[in-house]
Amino acid sequence: MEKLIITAAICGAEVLKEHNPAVPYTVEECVREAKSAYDAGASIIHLHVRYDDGTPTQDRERFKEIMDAIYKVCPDVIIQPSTGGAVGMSNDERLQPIELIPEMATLDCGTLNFGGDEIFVNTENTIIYFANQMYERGIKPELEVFDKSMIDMVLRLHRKGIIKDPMHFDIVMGVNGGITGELRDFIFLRESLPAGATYTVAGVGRFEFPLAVAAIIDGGHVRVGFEDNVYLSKGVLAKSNGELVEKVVRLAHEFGRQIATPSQAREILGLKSR
Ligand code: KMH
Ligand code: ZN
Repeated sequence: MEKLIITAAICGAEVLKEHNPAVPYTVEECVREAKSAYDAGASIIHLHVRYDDGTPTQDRERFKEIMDAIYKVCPDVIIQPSTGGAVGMSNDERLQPIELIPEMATLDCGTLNFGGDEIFVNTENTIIYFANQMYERGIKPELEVFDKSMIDMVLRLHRKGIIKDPMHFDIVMGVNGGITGELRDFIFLRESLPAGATYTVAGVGRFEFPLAVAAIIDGGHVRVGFEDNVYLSKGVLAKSNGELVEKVVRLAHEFGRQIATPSQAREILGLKSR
C-alpha cells in the first residue's frame, strides 16, 4: 500500500487556548507546534494564522512571517495554507496566502452551516474563482468536501475542465453542519470519489482517530490536529499537535502502513519540489 501522508492542522481559525492551552497564536507557538508535528511524522502542515491575541487573519505578511519561520526548522515540509480562513471573511481576504505561491492550498467546495448562526459561504462562482487563481499560479488545490454534494460539485467542475487531474480531496467529517463522521458515511463518501483521486480524511472531535484508522486500512491519508480535535483520548487533552501525529503513526504501524516523508508525499500528490 502507498505510504501514509499525515497532515497536521495545527491551529485552525476557531479553536482557542480556552479549549487547549497549547493552541498556537504567536509565530513562536506556530513554529513549536509545526515542528512537533513534523518531528512526529507529519509531512504536510495545514496552516491558518492568528494575530498574537488569537484573532484569525488571512493577512499575507502574517502568513509569510509564519511560513518562513516554519521552513527554518522544518526545511522540507509541505505548507498548505488555508483559503477558507474564518467564517465571514471576503473572498479576496481569504485568497491572500496564494500570493506567496505555496505548493498546495485548500479549496472549499461548497457552502455549509457552521454551527449556530454561522454559514461558511463557498458559492459555485467562488469555487471557480479560487480554482482559477490557484491553477494560474501552479498551486495544487486540496479539495475540501464536507458532504456528498460537494464531491458532486467537484465532479461537475472537473467535467467542465475547471478542476484538473490529479485530484486530491480532504474529506472533512463531523463538522456541525456537514456530514457526520460515522463509518457508514465515510464509506459512502470514499466510494463517491472519482477513480485515480487521492484523499485525506479529517475527522472532527471524537471522529478523528476512528476515521484515521479507516483511512489507514483503506489506503487513504490522514489529517489530525488542533483545528479538528484537541484530545488525545476521551477527556485527555493533547499536549501538542505532535502527540496527535504520534498516535496516528502508532496506529499506522499496527496496520502495516509506513509513513511518507515530505518528498514521498510530493511524489504521491504530484507536487513539484519547492
Ligand atoms: N475555518 C473554516 C471556516 C479551510 O481551511 O480551507 C474553514 C476551514 C477550511 O478551515
Ligand atoms: Zn482549515
